[in-house]
Amino acid sequence: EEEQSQARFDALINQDSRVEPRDWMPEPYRKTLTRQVSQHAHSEIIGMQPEANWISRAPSLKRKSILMAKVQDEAGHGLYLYSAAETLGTSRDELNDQLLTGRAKYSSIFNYPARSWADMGAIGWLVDGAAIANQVPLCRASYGPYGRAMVRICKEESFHQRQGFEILLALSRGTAAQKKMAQDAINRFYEPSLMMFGPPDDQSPNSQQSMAWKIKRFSNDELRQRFVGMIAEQVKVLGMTLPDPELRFDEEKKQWIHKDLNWDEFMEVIKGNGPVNSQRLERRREAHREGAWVREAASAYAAKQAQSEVA
Ligand code: FAQ
Repeated sequence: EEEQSQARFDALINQDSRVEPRDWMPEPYRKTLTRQVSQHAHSEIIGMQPEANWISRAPSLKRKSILMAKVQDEAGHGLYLYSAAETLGTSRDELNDQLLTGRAKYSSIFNYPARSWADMGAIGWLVDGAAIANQVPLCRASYGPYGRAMVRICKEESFHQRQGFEILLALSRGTAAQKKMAQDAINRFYEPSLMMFGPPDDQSPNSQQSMAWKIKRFSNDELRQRFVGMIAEQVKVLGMTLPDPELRFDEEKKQWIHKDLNWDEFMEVIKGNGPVNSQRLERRREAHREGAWVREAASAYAAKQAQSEVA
């Protein structure tokens, strides 16, 4: 029985077909997907914070409503992804508990502070840009619910990236102080956004298996160098620079070469010791506590509805 199931699963993967929630799947496949999809969901939810902090300080009503819409999209992405993770058999409560108790990871990038209005531009352009480069191939992930969730999420991320670039473009055409603020934001977010793709391939314990299962379609380094090539061109439109004098296209290898990234810093950040890790988690716990009455009211209402159906 088990052998037949494994054979059916292998065939699905080989044919580039999709694994659905009710299909048999090997436990390590379920485990790695639950890990990746829930980390992704946590990232969307924690990722709301740096931008939400700027809603009240957006420089115009129009900028404020755009930023609010973006942060709401992120909440939506988080909820989709928790639902996709739940189809693998772990409850939303359990996943949430893993986040609040610090047992679960979320993207390193959200442990850096957003210091200026220009950071809203840099986050949109670089952070959402990196997210898209990483997530477009995930639309073809072998697990159906994850791949399908990615399709809509990528569409919304494209809008997010455009709005970030447009913030920087406006600043790049502004006063000397505005240009300086934009360049400073780019300088601070460049390296952390390249680290979003994960550790170098030779230090990435999960990549090989995840690629064999067709969850990941490209390696961390492949996606990173593809992304850096994109932003190397786009930064010229802004009339700004990337803080990477070593950045160049290698004609022989046909790939972009960037400077060495600070992987010690990355390891510290993902261990929980980044510049604002504790602030982000504390804020999330507080929001969860403050939302208790909503959960209580929703379950009281559901119980009442169930009663009246019986009656
Ligand atoms: N941060 O063996 P690998 C967004 C961990 S976009 C923290 O290479 P894998 C949109 C990794 O989990 C951000 N941890 O792992 C937005 C593993 O630890 P574990 C979210 C990281 O899974 C924009 C260990 O290091 N996007 O939210 C990071 O094969 C603006 C070894 O690494 C996704 O999550 C990192 N950067 O590859 C929202 C995309 N990198 O679990 C708001 C989906 C690695 O064994 C505002 N995820 N680690 O203890 C993926 O594509 C993959 O999981 C990778 C990592 C590529 C992130």
